[in-house]
Amino acid sequence: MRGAPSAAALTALRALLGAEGCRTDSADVARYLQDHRHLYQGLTPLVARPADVAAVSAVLRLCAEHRLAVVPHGGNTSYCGGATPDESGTQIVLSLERLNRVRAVDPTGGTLIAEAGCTLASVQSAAQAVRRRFPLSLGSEGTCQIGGNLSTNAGGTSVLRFGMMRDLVLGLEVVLPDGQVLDQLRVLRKDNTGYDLKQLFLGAEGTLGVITAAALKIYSQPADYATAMVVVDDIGAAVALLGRIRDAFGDLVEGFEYLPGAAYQLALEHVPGVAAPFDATVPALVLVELAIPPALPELAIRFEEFLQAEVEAGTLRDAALAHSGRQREAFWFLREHVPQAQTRAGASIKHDVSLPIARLAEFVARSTEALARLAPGARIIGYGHLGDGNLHYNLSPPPGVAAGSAEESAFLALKPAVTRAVHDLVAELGGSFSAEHGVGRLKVDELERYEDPVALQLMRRVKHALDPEGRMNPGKVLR
Ligand code: 2HG
Ligand code: ZN
Repeated sequence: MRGAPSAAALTALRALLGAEGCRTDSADVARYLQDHRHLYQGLTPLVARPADVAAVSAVLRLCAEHRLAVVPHGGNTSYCGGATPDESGTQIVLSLERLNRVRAVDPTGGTLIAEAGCTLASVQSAAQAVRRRFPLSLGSEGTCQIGGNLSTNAGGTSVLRFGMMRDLVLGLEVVLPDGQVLDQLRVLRKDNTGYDLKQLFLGAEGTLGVITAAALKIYSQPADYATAMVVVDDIGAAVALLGRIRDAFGDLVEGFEYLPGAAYQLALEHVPGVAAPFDATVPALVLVELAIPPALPELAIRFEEFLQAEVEAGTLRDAALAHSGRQREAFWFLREHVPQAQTRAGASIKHDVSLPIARLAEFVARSTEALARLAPGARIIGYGHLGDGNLHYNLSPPPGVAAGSAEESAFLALKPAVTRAVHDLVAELGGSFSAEHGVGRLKVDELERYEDPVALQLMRRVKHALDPEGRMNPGKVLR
């Protein structure tokens, strides 16, 4: 049985970690106790802040000895409460923030070894410093940490070209629940030596062990980008455009982000300084980006010609090409600030779904109809990474509903029914209720409901084999 840590256990942890290595005062621990979306408010007797892998191992050994539950914690940007301790006040928070070194970079081999507490932005900078790039790209990249990106198998805006975090990993260093260090920190592109154990920890949200470092793939830098914002009729037209762009430009398409008119309007209304390339009444937009390789500078011209031909043929309503780095940034600023705009517009009901791309239009049509019945007047802000089949299918209350009002509460009370309708349809169409944000604490019930029972049983067996006492991030992913 797990229980509240004894005074002896806490004293031992303090002695092990020293003053810099732990936090216990309520003012100091507060920032580790509330998740990014303010869904959960936890408690902890101690935040451990080890500075290297040996210290992480010693902490986990000590926690094993005293049978303490451990909640790994990175940049605290989870959308599902994955890094927040529960309300019992018994769980130790293990922050990786002091493991923030880039241990090695090899531009020729195309590899970089980073510790878990490095921010994503610092890993991108380390790659840039040797004229390479680490392609994972997220709105929260200045804050989120590599350990969290690995543990949640993060996605973002360049997945259609480079894959999710899992696809960018060559090796891992992991501390197991009993404190043993699993050293799989290899930089090999070929390594067929039995089971690929690192895959177990990628996307496991800290429920099987603690990732302390990773060997990552880095890529050559493009000479430039060709970036455009285009106006389309609807999501079906956007999907058709993706097909034509791929026919013309192949894998050089790196970004393909869809914004329905309602998302564009929210950004214009709530984010100061947001660019307005088109009238606020456009039905839908796509942000398209191609990477221009150094040897193909004329590609930018080809892209412009392609867009012109599309507009002339009437397959696109309009197109605006970024003519400078600043304009490109302005387009991305608009896209990246949609979540903030929606938060500023008040309460929302969020979903992070993925579908086979061929079924996206059907999903939007059928869910729009169902939601008009379930939540009349609510605004569907279904935007995101269309190139990956991933929509953030979020609802905002009808326009004019004030924060804290009875109407807002009535809207939020619809969440269970709305989410059931959305996730049921996603399941029917062969999609996923958790595309890139993970399961955390928020979607444990959904995993039980929608996952194949054989897969669920295997997950439980893996969990039991690695963490038989259920001490690693309890209550996350699996019950
Ligand atoms: C994005 O793509 C993020 O902007 C956030 O994944 C999505 O707020 C959301 O629902
Ligand atoms: Zn996203």
